[in-house]
Amino acid sequence: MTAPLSWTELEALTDFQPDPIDGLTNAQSRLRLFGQAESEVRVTLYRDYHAWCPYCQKIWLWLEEKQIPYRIEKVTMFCYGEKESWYKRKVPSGMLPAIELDGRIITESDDILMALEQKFGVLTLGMEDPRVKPLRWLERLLFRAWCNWLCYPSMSAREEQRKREKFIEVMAQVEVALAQTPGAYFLEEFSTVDVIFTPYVERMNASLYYYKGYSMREENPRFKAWFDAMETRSTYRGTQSDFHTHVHDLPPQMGGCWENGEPQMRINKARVDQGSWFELPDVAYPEPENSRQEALYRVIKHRSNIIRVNPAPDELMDEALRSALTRMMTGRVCVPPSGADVALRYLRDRISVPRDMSIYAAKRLRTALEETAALVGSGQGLPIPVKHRRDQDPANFAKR
Ligand SMILES: N[C@@H](CCC(=O)N[C@@H](CS)C(=O)NCC(=O)O)C(=O)O
Repeated sequence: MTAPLSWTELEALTDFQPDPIDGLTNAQSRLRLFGQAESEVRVTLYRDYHAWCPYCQKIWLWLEEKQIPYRIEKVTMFCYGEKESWYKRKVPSGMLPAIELDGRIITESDDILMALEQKFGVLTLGMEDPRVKPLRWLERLLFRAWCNWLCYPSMSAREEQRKREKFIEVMAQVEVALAQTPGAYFLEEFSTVDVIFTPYVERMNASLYYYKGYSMREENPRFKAWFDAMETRSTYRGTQSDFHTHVHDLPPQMGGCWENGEPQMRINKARVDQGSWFELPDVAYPEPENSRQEALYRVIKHRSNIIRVNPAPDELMDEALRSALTRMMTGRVCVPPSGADVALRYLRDRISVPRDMSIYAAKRLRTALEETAALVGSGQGLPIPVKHRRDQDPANFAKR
């Protein structure tokens, strides 16, 4: 048993220091130059604060792959806060994503990609290429089969089964499409098609595992190989989310996600919510050596907000948090004050990937929070809302 380290002692345990401008893809960046001069910037990407918007991820990944210098302006989504009036003046509908390209505002992710292609060239093949268009259509077909299954209640077991079979049927078409080329990607090399599929298949993988007990990545070998190949790219890793984040960001965005109540679904749900997070098929690349250092760096940076927004008294949360971080960094058991179970689990449930940190850093932090909470009780934090996520309003986190 050990006493919690002080913030100064904890600070000495991390030298994690990312380069948000020229370094690897990073959700916290506000400017990306890829080694070029700031005067080269012609694009501003407007995306949501929490990196929950799938269409924003599409544009973000494309810009990172092409290494186009750009600025990032973050905007609040309706589901978690008040839309900024400056953004509504630019884009009256408030919809995301948008870009400003040489002073011109463009919305609709497909139109944005086409405008970017015109200005900076295609990513292997263009959006209107005859090989790309049917694959774009297939992505929408898969999207619709997923929505029908996940986002509408079934009136009978038969209806639920029919929706499942429809999704699996379209997924089989995706497997056939992936088998058309020798490599793991949709075309002979990585392309705009892979970018277009990425946001929603990531969300399907998470939500079907949790709400339907169906493990998309494990049950479809070509898709598994595709996902593994995506994870070799630092661009994708920088935008990659995890199961916990998606299953709780989707309900307010989609208007609800419906559980099927099957035994495997219940097992999966418990694993996503309570761990072990290392057993989830949401990531397959090996854990980086510095994942704990990253988690520590990110918590230290935002500790005053983390402590302030927690429903527990500040002093209690401060000590509880240091206890969990001490455990994460030293491996030593550090008993937190009583009441810390509820406080630490509140935070455990609100770490968002990649907004706050990357996927393995989040797994390390969640594990330390849970193990430390379990030392003093089984109390849970306030439930995560499903109709909105105002608990995550960026206004309460001194906008970053
Ligand atoms: N067809 C549009 C769809 C964009 C869209 O649905 N954006 C959502 C977020 S994923 C949005 O901006 N919703 C308003 C909000 O949540 O604030 C596109 O491809 O860009």
